[in-house]
Amino acid sequence: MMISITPLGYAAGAEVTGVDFTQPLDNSTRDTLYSAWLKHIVLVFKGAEQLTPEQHIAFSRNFGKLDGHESQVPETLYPGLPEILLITTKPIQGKPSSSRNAGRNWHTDLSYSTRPAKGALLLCKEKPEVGSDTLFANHYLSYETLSPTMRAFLDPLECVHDATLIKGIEKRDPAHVAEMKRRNPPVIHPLVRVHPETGRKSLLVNERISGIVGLTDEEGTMLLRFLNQHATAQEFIYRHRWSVGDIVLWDNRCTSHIALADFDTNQARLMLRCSLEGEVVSGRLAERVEAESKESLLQAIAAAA
Ligand SMILES: O=C(O)CCC(=O)C(=O)O
Ligand SMILES: [Fe+2]
Repeated sequence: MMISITPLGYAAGAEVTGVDFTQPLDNSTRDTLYSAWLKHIVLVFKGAEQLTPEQHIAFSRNFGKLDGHESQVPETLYPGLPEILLITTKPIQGKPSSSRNAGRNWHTDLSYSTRPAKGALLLCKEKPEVGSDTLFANHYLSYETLSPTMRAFLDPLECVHDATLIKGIEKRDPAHVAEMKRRNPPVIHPLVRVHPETGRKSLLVNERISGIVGLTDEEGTMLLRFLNQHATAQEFIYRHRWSVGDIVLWDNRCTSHIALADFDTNQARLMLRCSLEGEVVSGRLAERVEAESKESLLQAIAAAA
């Protein structure tokens, strides 16, 4: 069967048909899909409801090295297959799932670590009757549409990313949250990053950033508010309305995303995710600087740089 790739949105998104998930991809098909991914940023594959977890893993490996999910709570991993993460409203081992409210603010996967993810392949197994769409923002476009003066100002800046700003983290199991904080102290990343494969610049901004290095708290807060608002403007968004059997593959190196909570959380939503490991360590720990307040932390990091 012939592969076809149909754009779904101007900012991002294309639907791919004609892929046989049960067989390894030949090189030319793999190259076609990989190039389409870099171009369209988000690829949607339909009709994968019969995919076995092993096939999901094998298919995902076409796009990069898989993350073993060491940073995640073990209960949220597929039994016996740590390459698959369960994002679900369904209880796990009789307890509320700690991934039931994952992705509720705009974020870039693992930007609170020194090695943000390359991307992910999310497969919808069960979904609520209505709602629970996932939105993706194209951050090449948000960078490229800024004025040259603003871009020149932003280019050398760095931000502090903080896992404690994950929305709803306080509703998760306290032991898990403590462990998450211990493993993920604040990290610093460039505000403008260069995509390792396309060479294009994009904004690394999202709602899990506590401040901009060298700016006062007030300056950083104002600028981040503007940048987040700009980066998530409707023109830059692809909105995915899920059907069971969809696989959505996104490039985490030039995007952010959000999983909307507009659904009945008593209904089952079950997503299986393979995550692509980031190719490079692009961040550094911010913890080497001692400071009482956030503002003095930001100033001290700038002074130490
Ligand atoms: O559940 C979703 O739709 C996406 C959740 C999320 O942020 C992720 O899988 O990285
Ligand atoms: Fe995410």
